[in-house]
Amino acid sequence: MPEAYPLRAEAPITHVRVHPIAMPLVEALLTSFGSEARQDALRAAVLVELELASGAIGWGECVASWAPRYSYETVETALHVLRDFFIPAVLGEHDLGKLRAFRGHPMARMALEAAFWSAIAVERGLPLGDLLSQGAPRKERVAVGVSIGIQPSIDATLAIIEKRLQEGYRRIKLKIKPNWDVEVLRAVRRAYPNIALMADANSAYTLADVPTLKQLDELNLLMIEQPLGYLDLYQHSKLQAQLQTPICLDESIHNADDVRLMLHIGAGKIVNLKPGRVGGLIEALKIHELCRSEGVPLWIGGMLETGVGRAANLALASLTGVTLPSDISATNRYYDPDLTEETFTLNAEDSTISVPKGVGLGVTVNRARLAEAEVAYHKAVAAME
Ligand code: OSB
Ligand code: MG
Repeated sequence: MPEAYPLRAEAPITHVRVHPIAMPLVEALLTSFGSEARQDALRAAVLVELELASGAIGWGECVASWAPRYSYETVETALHVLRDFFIPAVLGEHDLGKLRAFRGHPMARMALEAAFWSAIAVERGLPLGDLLSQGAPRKERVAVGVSIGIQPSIDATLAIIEKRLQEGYRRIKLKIKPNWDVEVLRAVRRAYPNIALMADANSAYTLADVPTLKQLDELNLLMIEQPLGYLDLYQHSKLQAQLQTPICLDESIHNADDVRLMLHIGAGKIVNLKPGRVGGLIEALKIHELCRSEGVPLWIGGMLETGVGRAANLALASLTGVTLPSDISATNRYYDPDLTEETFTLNAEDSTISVPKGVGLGVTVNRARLAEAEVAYHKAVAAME
C-alpha cells in the first residue's frame, strides 16, 4: 500500500486551468548551457490555477523553459502532461494521491502541487509556509543572494557585482564555464576579498578539468555548484575528494534518496533544493527534513520565477532547515512589472526578503497582466513556426 497523500482538501478539486506565459526578463541570465530565455529575453513558464468546490483558488508555477537545457522538461511537455494526465486524474479528488500513478515530469508535478497546497492554505485561512512547517516555528525573513550570469568581460562582471552589493545583496553567485572561471573569479576575489562568493557551473566540466577546478580552492568560495554531469553522483565524489571547497549539487538531486547517496559516497556537502526539480513540495519537505537531521547545509534555488513561484520558494525558505542564503532575489531583478500585485524587495540591511504573511501564497495574480503574458506566449510560439 502506498502511504496516503499527506494533505486533504475539505472540498473536492473542481477546476484546474493552465496558463502558458512568456514574460520579458529585466536581465537575461547566461549560464554554461545558454539562457533560459529566448534571444528577446522572454522567459516562458506555465501557471497552474486550481479551484476547490469551496471557491478557494491556489496557484503554482511550472519552471520548465522553452528548451530542454537545464532539464528535459519544456513548457510544451508540461502542458501535455498536465492537460492529458495529471489534471484529469485529480479532478473531483480531495488529494493528489492519483499522481503517484505517473512517473517523471517533476516540474509539471510541482506546479500542480503548489496550486493544490496554496488552495488548501486559502481554505484553512493560513499562509502556505504554516502548512509546510506544520506548526513548527519558521523565519519571517529569509537570507538571499543574487545569481550573476556570464558577462561579456571581467570589467562588466565587476560592475554588476558592485551594483548588486550596493543594492544590499551579501552573497554573490557567479555562473562559470570552461575558460570563464579561474581568471574572472580571481579578479572578483581581488576586488572583494571578503564577500560571500560562490560559482555555479551547471554541469560544464568533467574530471579532466580537475586541475582547473583545484585552482578555485584558493579563492575561499562558499561552494562550487554542480561542476559535473547533470545526472552524476559518482564522479562528483571523485572530485569532492580532491577539493577543499564544498560541492553543492543542483541538477543531480532529484529526490531525497539522491541526497542520501550524495552523503554516503561524499559526492557533495551542500544541497540546492528546487521544488520543481524534485517533483513538488512533499519531496522538498523530505529533503528538508533529511538535511536538517543530518546537519547538511541547505538553500532554495531559483529558476527565474514570477512572483507566484517565488512566493512558494519564500515559504519553503522560511523553514528552519534552510540554513544558507537562497537564490531568491527582489522582483526588480526579474520582471517589471511582475504578474503579482505584490513586489518583493530586498531588505538591504541584512540581505533578506520578507516572507509573505497573507493566506495561501500571500500574493495576488494580476489577471490583466496574466492575459498579456499568455498572448505573448502564443505570439512567441507562432513566431517560432
Ligand atoms: O542553475 O541555479 C541554476 C536559473 C535558471 C536555470 C538554472 C539556474 C538558475 C539560476 C537562477 O541560477 C537563480 C534565480 O532565480 O535567481
Ligand atoms: Mg544551479
